[in-house]
Amino acid sequence: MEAKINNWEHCEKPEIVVHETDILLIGGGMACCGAAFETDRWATSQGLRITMVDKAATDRSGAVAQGLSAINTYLGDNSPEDYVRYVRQDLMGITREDLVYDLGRHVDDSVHRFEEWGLPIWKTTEDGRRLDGAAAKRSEPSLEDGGKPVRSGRWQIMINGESYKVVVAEAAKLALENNRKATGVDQNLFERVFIVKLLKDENDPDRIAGAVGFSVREQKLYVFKCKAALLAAGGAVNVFKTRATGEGQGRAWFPVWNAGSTYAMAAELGAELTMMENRFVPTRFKDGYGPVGAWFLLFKAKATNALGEEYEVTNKEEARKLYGDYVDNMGTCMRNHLMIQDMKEGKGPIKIHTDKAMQKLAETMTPKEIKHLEAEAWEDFLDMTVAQAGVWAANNVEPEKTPSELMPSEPYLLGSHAGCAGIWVSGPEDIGPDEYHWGYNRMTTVKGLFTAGDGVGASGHKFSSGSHSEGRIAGKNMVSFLLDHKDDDPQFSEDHEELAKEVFMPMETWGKYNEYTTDANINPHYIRPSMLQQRLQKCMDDYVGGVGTWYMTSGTMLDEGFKYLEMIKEDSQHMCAENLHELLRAWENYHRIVAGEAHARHIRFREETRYPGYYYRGDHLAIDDENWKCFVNSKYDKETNSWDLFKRTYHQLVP
Ligand code: SFD
Ligand code: AMP
Repeated sequence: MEAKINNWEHCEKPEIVVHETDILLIGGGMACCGAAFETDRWATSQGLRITMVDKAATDRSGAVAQGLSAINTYLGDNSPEDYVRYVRQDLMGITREDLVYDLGRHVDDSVHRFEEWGLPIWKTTEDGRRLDGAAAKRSEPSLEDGGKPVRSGRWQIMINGESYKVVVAEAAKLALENNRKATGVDQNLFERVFIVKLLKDENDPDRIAGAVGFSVREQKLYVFKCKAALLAAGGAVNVFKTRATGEGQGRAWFPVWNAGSTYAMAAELGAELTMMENRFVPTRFKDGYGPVGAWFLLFKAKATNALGEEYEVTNKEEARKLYGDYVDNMGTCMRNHLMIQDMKEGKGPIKIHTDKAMQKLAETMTPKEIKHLEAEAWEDFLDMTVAQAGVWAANNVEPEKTPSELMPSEPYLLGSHAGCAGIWVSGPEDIGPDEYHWGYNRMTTVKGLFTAGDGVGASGHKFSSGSHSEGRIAGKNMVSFLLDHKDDDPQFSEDHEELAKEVFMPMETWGKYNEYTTDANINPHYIRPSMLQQRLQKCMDDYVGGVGTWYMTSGTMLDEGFKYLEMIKEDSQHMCAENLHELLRAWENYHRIVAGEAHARHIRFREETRYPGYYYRGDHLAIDDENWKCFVNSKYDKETNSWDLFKRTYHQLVP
């Protein structure tokens, strides 16, 4: 097909808004909110300007949009060394221990701030009773003052978290406003602005100079000039075909609005990625994608196959043949693996016995306490996954009477939960070998470009609190970077008019061709973003180990898949957009393609099955520590459209 050209003949030319800042925060989730809070403390007094750009409304944006029921990382009495051991074990032995340790020593302060800002945290009284956050506020000291949380697991604490994100966003917005007033700028929070790509310094291609995006509500192009940027736009969802179809389409566990922007924009700028082969396949309550943590850990529910067998016990020795001692660690992927074995053998449905667990807990409770327990069961989902409560209600499920089916979901790419895909960053200066530290903490291999949360690879299990904390670490280090580089004046060479043409191309395409056919969906001149998304999802599912193949792929399947991925990439130039919302869909897809390709290329390179239960290389089914106990990293060259993959050494730092 001929190349598409935008001459503004069929699309209204957008207003071009140019905004100059020192620190640019891309995203408005846990990590960027942490960064906004922290940078204000160090940057404002130095006269440095901070700007945050979120594709959505920050009060309810990102993974915590609906709220959460637990904070999954709170160390309390545990040491950072313990935390490293836990993360290492869950991520099958390979993790950047410097980054994990660093997070472990800082994360609790973020949780203390959340409580100070108003987040209700469950507490345990002196005599061992459990209090809701609101009741606890009246009688118990704060965590910082020695209050005892309600631990669901060793690392997790329970919260009443429906408004978690609103609380965290408020603190971030107050910090931004403080900075805005002090520096005298008109605006420094841009909501509903989607960043499409990053811009490099014309004199130093390894340095960030800005970013470009558009408003999803008004015909406006935004060009941001900056001296340092934090790219923390979450993980990647909807890259793979979802289990949810038809009336359930759009439901996923992780936030559908995070589309791999972090990985794609970093890769396109030339930042080194790490462990992009990793993915997260969460076991979830079937169809509503309700998380299982509170059920397994707090309510102590057990899951079995249809024969009443516990797959974690019955399938363990068979798994040992391929995965050796790794089965004893029982990390998240291994638990999946043992469950999937039963499912493949037709021993499903796998059910979690919420009924038995609640009945057991109720044995020693008063009727009032039992009612409260039932409310907690519903609240777990009403706080963070409302659709699951809907699925329960629609299917007449009363959790205290009826067990629920479990299902492993479609794969997500992320670096903050039980996964470690992401960008290769410099670690703290006091821990770790020189090869893990080349600059400022959490700076990528591109000068001035930092990341946090889902963006930082090779260090998972940060969750909401850790992502906030990591944003703070990155934020503080961005300020150091700026103070050390006061004379830098990065400039990008891209012309604003040309950027506008590129970003709004899909709208011009729509305007030019949509009347060519009677059904605007079927048109030889363009592809609608929803169709391209389905094509990508099918390709990833068929060839890169999605739900359709029980997560199985191989070298030959991947090689076949790359041919289709290449064509999808080509065709992405022909996406159309009827309106700004569809323009958003088009660029989200573009980011998904780049992130998905990175994932596939990394899986192709790592010739072993490091994460059984997340994905399998059929041609290399075992774990191969001798050759692959290392990081797999990559660099993408956009000019030549080529990927360079290589190994980096894993150093164990904590015994
Ligand atoms: O139950 C652009 N998470 C849980 N964490 C916990 O601590 N406890 C839990 O209970 C957790 N569980 C859970 C969790 C997530 C979800 C969805 C559910 C349940 C249902 C994980 C955490 O939420 C997660 O680790 C952090 O939020 C990650 O933080 P961060 O900052 O890396 O990502 P984000 O918060 O999603 O924010 C991303 C932001 O980027 C914006 N954005 N902005 C501009 N331009 C673009 N191109 C952009 N693309 C994205 C987004 O709008 C957003 O603001 S449980 O399962 O275990
Ligand atoms: P989830 O709700 O599955 O996202 O998990 C929340 C937290 O509970 C994470 O820290 C998980 O690692 C942990 N978790 C979930 N299920 C189990 C389980 N069966 N055993 C141990 N930990 C679990």
